[in-house]
Amino acid sequence: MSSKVITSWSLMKIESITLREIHMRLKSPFETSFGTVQDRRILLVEVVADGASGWGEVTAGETPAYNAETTDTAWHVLSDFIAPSLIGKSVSETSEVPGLMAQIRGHEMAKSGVENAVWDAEAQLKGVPLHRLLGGTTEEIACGVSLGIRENPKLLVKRVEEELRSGYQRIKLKIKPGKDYEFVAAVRAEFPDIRLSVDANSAYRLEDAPHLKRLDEFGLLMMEQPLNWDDIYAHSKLQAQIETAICLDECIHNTRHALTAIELKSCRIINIKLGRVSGHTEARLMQQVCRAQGVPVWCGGMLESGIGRAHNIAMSTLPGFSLPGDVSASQRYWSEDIIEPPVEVTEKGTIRVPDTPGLGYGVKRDRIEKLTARRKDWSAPHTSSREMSAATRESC
Ligand code: OSB
Ligand code: MG
Repeated sequence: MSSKVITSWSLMKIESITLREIHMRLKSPFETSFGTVQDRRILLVEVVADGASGWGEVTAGETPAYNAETTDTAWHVLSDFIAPSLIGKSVSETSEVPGLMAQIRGHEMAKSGVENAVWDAEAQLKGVPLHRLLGGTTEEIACGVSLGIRENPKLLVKRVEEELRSGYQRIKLKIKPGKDYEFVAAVRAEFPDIRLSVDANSAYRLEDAPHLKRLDEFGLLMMEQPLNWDDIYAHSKLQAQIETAICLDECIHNTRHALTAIELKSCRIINIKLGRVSGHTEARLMQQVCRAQGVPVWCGGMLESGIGRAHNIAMSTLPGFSLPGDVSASQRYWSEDIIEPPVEVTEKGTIRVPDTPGLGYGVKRDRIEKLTARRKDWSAPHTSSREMSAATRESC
C-alpha cells in the first residue's frame, strides 16, 4: 500500500462542534468542605468527525471552589479559543488533539470535554467500544460511592448502610474540620470491616497533622486531598507523619505533577479525573506511569451526567485502575439521565462495561434539547482548506 492511501484513509476531520449548557437538578444536595451543590450547570460538547457524532462533558463546577475552572470560564475558553483552533482540523488519531490545544495554558476541564468527544467519534468510526480503543482490559469495573457531609453521625451511618445494601464496594466520606473524627468513628464502629476512606477537599493545614493523625486508628484505605489544592510539597510533610495513605486529587493536573508527588512521597494513591487531567490521552499516560511506579489509581467523579459517567466507565477499564472508583449508578444522582440505558450497578457493586461502538450508551437528544439553556455551533467549510475560516453561530 502506498503511504498516500493510508494517510487519506486514516485522517479524521473535525467537521462540526456544538457546545451546550444544560441544567440538571441533583436528587439531593451534595455537601463538601467547599460548599453545597444541587443545581448543576453542565457543558456538553458534541463533535462530528467524518460523519460520526461523539459526545464529551465538561466537569467544571458552578463556582471555582474545587479548582479554578467554572461552567462560565469553560464556556469562554471553549468558545473563544478551543473550538476555533480545532474546527476543520484533521488528525490521524485523537491522541493528537491535545497537541492542537497546547498553546492554551490550563483549562483542563474545557479541553477534556472536546477531546473526549473526539475519542467517542473515533471509536464509532472504527466500530469499537471506547474502552477497547483506549486499551482497557476489563469487562466489569468496581464501584464505590462518595457521601456528602451530613448533619450528624447517626444520619451518616444510616446512609452508609443503604449504600452497602446496594452492593457498593467502598465508601468515601466527605469530611471538614468539626465534621470529621466523630463521623468516621461512628461509621467505623458500625461497620468494622468495610473499605472506608475520607475526602477533605483541601480543608486542613499542615498544622492540623496531629488531628489528622487521629484518623489512623480507623484503618482507612486513604485520606484524599487533606491540604491545599495546589500544594504537593505540604502533602509530603503530612504523609511522613501519618500512617493512612494520602491520595491526591486537586493537586494533580498532569503526569508531571503525578511524578513530582510520587518522587516527594506526597501520596501513595492517585485519584484520576478525566476533566482535571484534560482528557483520556493524559489520563491514560498517567495511569501507565503510576502503574510502573507501583502507585494504584482510581477514577474520581464530578457529579457527572450520563455522558461524563460513560467516559469514566471506559477509562476505569485501564489496567492501572486497581481500586474502586467514585463511579456509581445514574439513579443516585438523577431522576432521569441523558443516556439510555442509565448506568446501573450490579448487586456485587460493579458496572458491566457496554460492548457497543463508542461510549456504548444511547444519547437522549430530545431530553438534552429540553435541558439546554444555551448553545453555540461551529462548522467547517465543506472543502478542506486550512486557511478557510470557520462559520460560527450562537443562540441563547
Ligand atoms: O473531590 O471527589 C471530589 C464532587 C464534586 C467535586 C469534587 C469531588 C466530588 C465527589 C463526588 O466526591 C463524586 C461523585 O459521586 O461524582
Ligand atoms: Mg476528591
